[in-house]
Amino acid sequence: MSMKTIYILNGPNLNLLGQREPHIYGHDTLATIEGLCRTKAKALGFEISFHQSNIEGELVSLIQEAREKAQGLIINAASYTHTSIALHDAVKAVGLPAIEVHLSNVHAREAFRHHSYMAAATRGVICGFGPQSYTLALDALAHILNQKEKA
Ligand code: CA2
Repeated sequence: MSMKTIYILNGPNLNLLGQREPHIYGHDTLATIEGLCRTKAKALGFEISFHQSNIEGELVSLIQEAREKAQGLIINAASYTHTSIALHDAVKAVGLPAIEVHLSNVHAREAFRHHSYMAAATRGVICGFGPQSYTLALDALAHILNQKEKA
């Protein structure tokens, strides 16, 4: 059987990681995070398809594409987390097990970051661990997908 695929989606401005605001988001670039995810996924027996977009509609299309091409989804919707009913609806509609991630601890930041439209559409939320938030999410999603396999 071919390897299972996990889509990892990143929202607006995350392409700037490592270049601006390192006191909040650290020094790692998105390419470094992609590499960490690739290594972790391989160790867990999964493949990843890693994407970033600054455009809400493109993220909706990528979520829809994941329904055809992947078994699970990890999403850091960045600022769209706090605004986007479109992304909420897309994640709900595809029905894949999904996990919301954030680099920073959004609950320790401004009040407008405390609400997430993504949370109600996902299995769980991991935030505050920097790039490790992504690898923790891969662990959690691999567990969910392996349990599904057994059922
Ligand atoms: O902590 C996270 O991962 C966030 O999703 C990052 C978003 C923010 O709006 C969320 O509340 C929490 C912001 C991503 C912007 O990334 C930048 C990276 C470098 C420089 C400036 C912004």
